[in-house]
Amino acid sequence: MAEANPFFQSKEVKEFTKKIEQYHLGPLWEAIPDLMHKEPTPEAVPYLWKGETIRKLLLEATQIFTPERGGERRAIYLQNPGLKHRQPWGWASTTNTLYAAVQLILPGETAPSHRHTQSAMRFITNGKGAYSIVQGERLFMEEGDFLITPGGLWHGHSHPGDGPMFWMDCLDIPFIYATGGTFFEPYPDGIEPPSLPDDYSARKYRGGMVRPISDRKAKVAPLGLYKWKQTEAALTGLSDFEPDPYDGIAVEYINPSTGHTANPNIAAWMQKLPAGYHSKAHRHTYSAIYHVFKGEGYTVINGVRFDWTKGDYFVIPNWAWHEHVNTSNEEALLFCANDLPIMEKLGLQREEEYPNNNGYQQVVSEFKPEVGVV
Ligand code: GTQ
Repeated sequence: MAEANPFFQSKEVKEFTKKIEQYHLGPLWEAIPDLMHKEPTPEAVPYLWKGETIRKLLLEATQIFTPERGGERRAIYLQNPGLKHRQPWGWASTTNTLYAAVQLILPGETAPSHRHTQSAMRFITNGKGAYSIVQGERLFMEEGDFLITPGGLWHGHSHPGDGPMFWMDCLDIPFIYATGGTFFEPYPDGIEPPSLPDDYSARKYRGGMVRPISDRKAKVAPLGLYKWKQTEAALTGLSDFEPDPYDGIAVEYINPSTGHTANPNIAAWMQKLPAGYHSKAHRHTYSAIYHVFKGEGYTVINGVRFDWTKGDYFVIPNWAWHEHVNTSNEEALLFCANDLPIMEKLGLQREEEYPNNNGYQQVVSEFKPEVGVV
């Protein structure tokens, strides 16, 4: 962009730029075309990771990583290929603001407690019997459950049950890094001991639409664990309502005391795409990371077709045109984590319907990962 203008190529301008660089100064006229473009041009690119590849690599990682040896967690993150060159901001970034990973814990393992300024959410994709302990409350997890650990709360994980357990993590690591607000602290002594009854918050909110009156003024989300049965019931209740034109039948995880998103910087929802559903295309300034919880189909992102089946992950960067299609005779379920709350709070949220071709994109190519399934 800047190069295209002959003004920047002139000897006089180049020499002046060099001269002021010695003083750690820069000319705005060179920076502005790249930094302040007409509309978002994220360096993050659309991408899809096969669930089977991640699963196999995580199982392989059990041979080299144990919580005793490596501390912390056995998680493999989704690195956006377009952000990789930015070190360290962009490192471990799935979108400009969000990090996502898949974590595996084996029976008998314990990931020690820690706390940090980043907020986290987990979506349980396989297995059951492990728990996360969040601020003294053990939350026992099973497939389809959604959990939050808002910034600043102690959290650790342990697996007293049977069989491997996999889940998706999503944190606002790149966003918090960019703000300079990163704090991290290990728990002084392994995993935090329980100080509340097990599954306390999930049981407190079993009623769904009624809340304990003591939670009227709760500051952080009073609910740590959102059980799959309740999410499923909510989706079933909406079955004969008109689906959203872009996202199917979708329900959002909320803070039951405030009605806001469950996590302050990360929104999350579950989308049911009825059999044969084909959404219209749109784009928005928020970025989204998807996990295919059930079914098969494809998503067209900026004209490229990304085929998905159960277990896969894909990313829709900011301002990318996209539409979802369920190609099967059964419903598909897509879990979505996104940075809508960040964009809304900063006054940056915008959305547009695809203007051409009745709202559907032309498919120009199909996505293929550079390396096949392991
Ligand atoms: O399980 O607490 O993927 O702190 C990244 C940071 C998981 C966790 C991640 C974390 C965790």
